[in-house]
Amino acid sequence: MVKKIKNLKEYSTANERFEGSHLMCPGCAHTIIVRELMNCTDDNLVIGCNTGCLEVGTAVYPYTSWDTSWIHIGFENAASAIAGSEAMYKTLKRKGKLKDPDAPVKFVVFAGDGSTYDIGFQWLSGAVERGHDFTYICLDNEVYANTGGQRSSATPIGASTTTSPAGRVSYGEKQNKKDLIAIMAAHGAPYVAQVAPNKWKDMLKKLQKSLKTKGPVFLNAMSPCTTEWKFAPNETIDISDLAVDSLVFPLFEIENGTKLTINYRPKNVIPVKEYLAAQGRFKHLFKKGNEHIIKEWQKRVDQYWEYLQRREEAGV
Ligand SMILES: Cc1ncc(C[n+]2csc(CCOP(=O)(O)OP(=O)(O)O)c2C)c(N)n1
Ligand code: SF4
Ligand SMILES: [Mg+2]
Repeated sequence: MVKKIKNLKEYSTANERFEGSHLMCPGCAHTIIVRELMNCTDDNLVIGCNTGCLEVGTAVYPYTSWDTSWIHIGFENAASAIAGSEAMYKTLKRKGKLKDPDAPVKFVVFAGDGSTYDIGFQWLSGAVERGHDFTYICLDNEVYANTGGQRSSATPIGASTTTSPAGRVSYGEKQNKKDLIAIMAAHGAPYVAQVAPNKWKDMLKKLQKSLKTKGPVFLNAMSPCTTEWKFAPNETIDISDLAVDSLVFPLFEIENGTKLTINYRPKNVIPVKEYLAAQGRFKHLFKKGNEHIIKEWQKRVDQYWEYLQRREEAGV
């Protein structure tokens, strides 16, 4: 059952099923997003987690932060592990082998962008296409953080990473970020959406809606990474504000592959360069000769916002 939550205070003092004393960096947004999911429901949860910062930092044997059923699985196949668990649960239920067959159980994956956009993509695609009943949450910090900050296909153009370093001959990452949310919507999944940790009410609504939805759900959660994006640990929410208010990370949802709704329209849209200037990974873009990348960023963000509005208006 979803919990009725009135305000942030009540929310932040809710019973914890995700314990502190883990080894995540101070200011890491992964933990904000995980806590929000685990505090938004009283249902039993089966959580699949593949290798990445979240798994490595919260489950150091013999300790764990997870007061739920929790599966650690290889980097590439979190989606298959949760799909298999859900299929097994349905079979046990059908055969009358569950002690409490009426207890609600939800199946959830937390996985990084490296595993979701790149290495585990075909398994995610298959699980969604087969229609398993689960919620997949991509913790999108736009980099392979746990192994030292290599670029992934979620890394945006111009970011300096260890495998796309900026320097005398390069402005950093050359590719534009993959539009994974559109790809997941194109699977016809009943619900896909973008969430960000600064917009906690929007995120709460979407998490609760996801858990209520029958069938596969994909959420792309912006997860600012203090270490790889290079900002101070107390600036996580400020950086998220800059991302959603500059429309670099627009908040929207798509139902049944078609119906697109924009969930947040900033009153004052701020220039993309303010978002870029707040992070060390983009600092070289402000050097002479790299101005065109900032211009290109702004153009792409404007075009994508127009595209979202057109889709919303057209209802497809
Ligand atoms: C098949 C496989 N390839 C590579 C690795 C090494 N590896 C472990 S964690 C990781 C990076 C994870 O990046 P991401 O999924 O974005 O999660 P983050 O740590 O950024 O949250 C890599 C490359 C692995 N464990 N298994
Ligand atoms: S490196 Fe980034 S994603 Fe990993 S724990 Fe630290 S802040 Fe979180
Ligand atoms: Mg990552």
